Amino acid sequence: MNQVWESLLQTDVAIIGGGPAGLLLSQLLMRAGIRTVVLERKSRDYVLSRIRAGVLEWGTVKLLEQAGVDDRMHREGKPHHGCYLTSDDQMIRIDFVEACGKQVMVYGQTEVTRDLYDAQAALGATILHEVEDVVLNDLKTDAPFVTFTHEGGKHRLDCAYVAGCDGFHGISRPSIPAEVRREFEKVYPFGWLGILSQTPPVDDELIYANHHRGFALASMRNPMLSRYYIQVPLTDRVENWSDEAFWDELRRRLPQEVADKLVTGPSIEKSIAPLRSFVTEPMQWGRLFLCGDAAHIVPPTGAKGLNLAASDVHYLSRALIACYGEGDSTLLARYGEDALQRVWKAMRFSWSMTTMLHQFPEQSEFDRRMQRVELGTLASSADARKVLAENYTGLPY
Ligand code: RFL
Ligand code: PHB
Repeated sequence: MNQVWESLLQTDVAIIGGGPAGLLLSQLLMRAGIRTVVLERKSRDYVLSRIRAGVLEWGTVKLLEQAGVDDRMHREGKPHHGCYLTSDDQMIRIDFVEACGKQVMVYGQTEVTRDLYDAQAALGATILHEVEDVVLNDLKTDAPFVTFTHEGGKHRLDCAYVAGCDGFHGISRPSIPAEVRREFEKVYPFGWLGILSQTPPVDDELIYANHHRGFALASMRNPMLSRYYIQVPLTDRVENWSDEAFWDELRRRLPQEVADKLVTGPSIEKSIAPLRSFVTEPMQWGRLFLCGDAAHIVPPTGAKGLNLAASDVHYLSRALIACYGEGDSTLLARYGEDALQRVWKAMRFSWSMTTMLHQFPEQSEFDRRMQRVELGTLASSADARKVLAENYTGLPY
């Protein structure tokens, strides 16, 4: 029996997922005259309530400029020229500008996403929210289509390409047959408990703290909004962490001179995130191209997740624009290879920052010494700081 569709839609690129990867891709493609439809499982308010990344590499800043979504970022975001790593009470400053001539931008993912929604609305983009039962069909043909449920009806979207931007738990990655996929994974035996509070940040720069009680991070969103994290066992429950207990533990893990300056207040968001490293290969299969967390996950210690999503979008938008503009599909054919080269380097950096800064349950005194020597090398060697700064501020595309 033939399926009766509520609607038959048509586009050039069907984009699954309206997070930062999907929205940025849609924005860059639409500005180049390529049609898109974005299908998002959640409501817009839900997507905008997720508190995630805070640090943008300069390459991400440039890409947002290229997409025409940089006005508010340049007004309200704050360029950072360095950060601190600490080892108990010792503070090591990494001066990005001195080490490698680059900087990062502190501007929250929530704000990037909001700016992208506004810019997409101005272009008249088609973004369907609260879609369910998304299925990708005929990906190995040159006429793939996507089926989904929206507002109670079944719909069909015909397209030339599908961009899988639906995050780690999406349906795009599993649409590549299991026998084709290779997955590489490392799960860390701890999580990050994070809080957001309307208090002035404890310092002008980010502080990544290695402490014998566990890792801590002091970050921020703006002069009156702070973001702090502490390493916790995976068995901990967020409801068992009172604000007071969080502040007490954070204070213990920061160097004394920093802890003394900490201003505390009620949390306005509190959550625990697990840490993992994950890569899937290939990142393309037939007409499907994976982007962002759909293809890879990094532990947040290197501030790379959102930035990797942006670099994937750079490679994919460039390839699709060459395909539609000049009829040249060379870049599209090697999208996955180009993206993965950079993905693996960011994997290594995120893993090494995580290993250097956290306490592991089975860690021996030997392992602790290794961490201390590594941090000591950063304190004494300009070359070591250069390598860290180059990776943190973002390797070239
Ligand atoms: P997202 O943001 O997960 O968006 C995917 C979207 O797809 C939708 N979706 C579906 N839509 C339709 N059909 C389906 N079947 C669907 N399944 C899912 C989802 O609802 C969602 O809206 O992935 P994207 O776009 O690839 O973006 C990736 C980033 O969100 C992520 O890498 C970063 O947030 C990671 N991250 C950080 N990255 C940085 O670059 N710098 C940081 O400082 C940083 N800090 C962090 C982080 C992530 C964290 N958590 C909570 C995981 C700090 C934390 C605590
Ligand atoms: C954040 O502000 O949420 C943040 C900053 C740096 C990281 C991870 C998270 O490495």
